[in-house]
Amino acid sequence: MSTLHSTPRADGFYMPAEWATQTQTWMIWPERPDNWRLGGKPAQAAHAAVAKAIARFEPVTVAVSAAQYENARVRLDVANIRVVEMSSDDAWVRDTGPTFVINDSGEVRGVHWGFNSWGGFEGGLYSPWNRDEQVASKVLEIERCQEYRTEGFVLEGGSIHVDGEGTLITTEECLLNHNRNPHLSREQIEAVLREQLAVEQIVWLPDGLYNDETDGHVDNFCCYVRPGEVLLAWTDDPQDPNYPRCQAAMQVLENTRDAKGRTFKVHKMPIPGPLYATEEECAGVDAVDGTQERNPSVRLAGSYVNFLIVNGGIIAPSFDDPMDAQAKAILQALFPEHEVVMVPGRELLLGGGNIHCLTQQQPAPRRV
Ligand code: KQY
Repeated sequence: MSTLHSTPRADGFYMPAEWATQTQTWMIWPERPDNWRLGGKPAQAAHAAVAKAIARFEPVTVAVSAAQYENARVRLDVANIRVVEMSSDDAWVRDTGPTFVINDSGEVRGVHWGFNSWGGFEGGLYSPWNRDEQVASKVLEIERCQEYRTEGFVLEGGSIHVDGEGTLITTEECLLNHNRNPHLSREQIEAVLREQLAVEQIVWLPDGLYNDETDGHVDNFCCYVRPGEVLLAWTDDPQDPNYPRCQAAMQVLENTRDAKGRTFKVHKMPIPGPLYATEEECAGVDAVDGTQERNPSVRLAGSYVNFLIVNGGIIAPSFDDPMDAQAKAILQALFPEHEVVMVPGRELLLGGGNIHCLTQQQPAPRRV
């Protein structure tokens, strides 16, 4: 498929909200042993449970390496799940896959951002990442979608959320981090987002969740539930390192209007835990120089906000935590038209992210 040299905005395309009707969800099979413990086997079981939960609502495509192709097909032998061979460096398709954009004439295209493993050689999580860099193109080729390139502009899909009505939420901690686009100012970064996603207003939360190894992706901290309404990870405990982060985010949200001139209604989602990996869980991860080290003293960035909206469903992580039931009830109240399905998320969290980070929704074509 051809690479386009214009921008989505110039061509009449925009990024729809996650709740817009979807054709399918993309996932990538986890296997790298220096990120997933015990050769990835527990994570593969958790990942398959997520894929099967989504497949109740819509088709799922799982990309898998040649080495794991046979195994993944057996584990994912379910109607509605398609397995395709694709090399990658890890499983985080939210960040390595394309951001799909649509127009009002029934076309779907994709934005292929630059990817540097969440910070390149200044805090990035593994190296090399050249196969991850190719994931967006491969997905778009399979779907026969045309591709926009961002000319080296680095961005991960987990670092943005949009309402589909002109507003984007992100964090300064990530997008203004010197390890992403140090040559660009805030205004220049905003200009790229406006062109690539056709948004008008960018809401900058200062930080994401404490210890998030992505440098504070918004998708682990705050997300849209509908235009003008967000769900924010929350703690009332002043001793929790997340406390100042939550307060600062609330301060911004309470004092900002979106692209349509609305003030934000902010819903609070309790943070589970604090959660930590055990000695045994850490010992199961291969130690490789240059890869994120696992240590039981480091708090995990567990969050119920890291859920995926699919057609008619909400696929959210549970943590075997006392807060699980309350989190489910909050989500069900916020999404009365969706069925909330909780899937065990601890194994995914041990790898550094969760359900939203491991999925990429493909919006359905729309004709107005
Ligand atoms: O959370 C994400 N969006 C990606 C996390 C990558 C973790 C690699 N260890």
